[in-house]
This record gives sequence, structure tokens and C-alpha cells, in this order.
Amino acid sequence: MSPSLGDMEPAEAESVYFNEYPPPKALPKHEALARAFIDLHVEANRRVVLVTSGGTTVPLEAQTVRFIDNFSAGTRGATSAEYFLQQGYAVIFLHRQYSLLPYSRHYSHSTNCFLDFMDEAPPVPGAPNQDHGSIVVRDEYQDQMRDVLRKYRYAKQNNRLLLLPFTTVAEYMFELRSMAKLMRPLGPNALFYLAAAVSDFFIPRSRMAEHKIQSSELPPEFQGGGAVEDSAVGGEDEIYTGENEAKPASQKKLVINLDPVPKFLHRLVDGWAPDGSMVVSFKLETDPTLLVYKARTALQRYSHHLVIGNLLSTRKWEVVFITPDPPHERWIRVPKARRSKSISGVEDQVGLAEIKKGEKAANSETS
Ligand code: PAZ
Repeated sequence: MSPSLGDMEPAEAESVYFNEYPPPKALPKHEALARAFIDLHVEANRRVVLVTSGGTTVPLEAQTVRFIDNFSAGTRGATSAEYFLQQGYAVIFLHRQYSLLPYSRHYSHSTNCFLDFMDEAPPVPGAPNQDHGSIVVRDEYQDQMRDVLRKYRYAKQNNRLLLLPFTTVAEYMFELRSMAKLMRPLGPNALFYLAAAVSDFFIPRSRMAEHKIQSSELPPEFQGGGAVEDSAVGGEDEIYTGENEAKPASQKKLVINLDPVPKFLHRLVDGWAPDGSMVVSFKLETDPTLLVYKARTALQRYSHHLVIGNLLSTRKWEVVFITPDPPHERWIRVPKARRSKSISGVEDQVGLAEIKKGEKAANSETS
């Protein structure tokens, strides 16, 4: 049995992991875009933040029909990116494809369909077409949409926002490594804000079935269609055996054997990222008794600058900052009155500005 990546030194795990996967097809294009973007902002002596956002997938098959996913919609990342832009940063937004994006998030995944924000105006008297009017934004959304539109336009026209999508955990790793290395000329003007929910377990390429995993036994001439010998899918109750075929449907099981995803935060901090840059990571837990412990352990293990801890159930209005320097642990809560709804009806999140605004009030409200 080959040694697990988790048992290797970080540099060795990096070389084994990145040799196992072909780089994502879009990587050369993303690198070219990022290089031009970074050059522009190095020239302007502007700070650049890499915001990672949304969840990574873990494919079960190389020709992927099924995959493991997680809950993250990208609210934290997209919201924080807006606040970074407001603070004058240029933002590389490395996000899960089709997750929330800065600015459009106010409308794209809302409980309203985007068409609900629109209306047809009456035809303009004297205009040639009297059978229809222009499509306009409904009166009640005008002010907020104008504000969002102006900020979006500003970011776009001034080249402040670069959107780069990923889907799988391997794509995420390749993109993160490349972006961090490309950001080296920024030195201390580089910030890493790692809010993506990155899968902790995956199926290594060497053990992944090539084709769609079958739920019923195939005749012998079709067997072995890309499923490798030391497969990640199988076990005593594996679905490929004739024995399984004979079982009632309720007992046919798919047993999946996942490996831990190597923790590359070490490599980011010690190798890929520019000297003097700042690295902020997030830690999500569901058990409140574990959160601070796990966040502290991450900070000690990777020796970066800040871990922001959050609980699944309260993440939209409460985070804890774990820092190497005193006070070491600081809770930031958006006071109840500020837990506003955005125009779309989607609740906003603790983002940079909210943190700033909420800090004063929250600290006086809480112990
Ligand atoms: O995408 P979202 O806003 O619903 O969730 C944000 C979050 C909880 C994924 C993020 O704040 C976070 O904690 N990211 C790191 C998750 C982890 O790997 O522990």
C-alpha cells in the first residue's frame, strides 16, 4: 500500500499530489489573466487580496457523473470581496463556479427570480414603438440596485475584480498554488483570505473509477471498464460483485474509501505566498465546544496571521478571531438590530465592514 499524503513532509506531499493530477484546462488562461491583473496593481502599488469562496467538489468518477459537495454558497467570500473592494483592494475572486459573486449576489440566488425585480414601462408618447415600453427596474428596488450597480461598474471599469472559477478540490489546489506564486511581486501588499469550504477527504486519482459507477452487475465482457484494482469504491459489500447483484435492493451498498486531502496551508505560508504577505484562514465547526480549540490548533500548526472561526448555525452574525498576539480570542457579533436582510431576502453575512461597524456595539453588548 502506498504511503498516505498525510504522512509525508509538506513539500513531498505537494509534489506527489500535483503530479497525480493534470492541471485544470483553464489554468493557463487564468494564469495569464492573473499575471496581467497583478502587474497592473503592482504598478499602482495597490493591495491585492485573493479571496477564496464556495465549496469544492470531490468527484467519484474520472468522467464525473457523481460527486461529493458541501453546503457553502459563497456568501462569506462574495460579501467580503465587496468590502475589500470598498477598502481599495483589488480582488482576485477564486470561487466555486456558479456560487455567489460580489454584487450580483444581491440578485442571482435570491428567493425572487431576477425577473421579479423588473417591470415594463409604459410606451413613451410619440416614440415609434407604441406597442411596448422599455424594461426597467421596479420602483422599490431602484435605490439599492443603483448603488450596487455603481459599485459593480466601478470595480469592472477600473479592473479591480478578477473572477476565476473552480469546481473540484484538485482544481482549487492548482489555482491556489498558481495564484499565490503569481502574487509574489506584490510582497506585503498581498493578502490571502481563505473562506472557501475545501473538502477534507477525496479519492486519489490512482484509485478512481474511470466511468460511471454501476449499481447493478454487468456481464463479464463489460467488467473492468476503467475501475482500477485498488479501487476507492468497493469493500465486502461492493456493488460490482455478483453476490451484491443477488441481494435485495435495500442491501446493495456503495462503499467509498476516501483519503484525507493534504493540508497545503503550510506550503502556502512557507513557500508559495510572497514574503511579508498576510494569510487569513477560516475554520468552520458545528460543535461549539470544538471551535476555538480547532481554530487555535490551526493557527499554531500553520503559523499564519489570523484564523476566523465560525459555527455553521451562527456564521452569518458571529465569528471569533484567533490571533497569535493578545487578545488571542475575540468574538465579533453583528448586533440583532443589524442582522439585516439584503434586497434579495438573503441574509447578509459578517463581512469586513459589518465587522467594523458591529465591533463597537458588539463588544459593549457582550462580555
Ligand atoms: O459560503 P458560506 O457563506 O455559506 O459559508 C462560509 C464558510 C462557513 C464556508 C466560511 O466562513 C468558512 O468557514 N470557510 C472555511 C471552512 C473550513 O474549511 O473549515
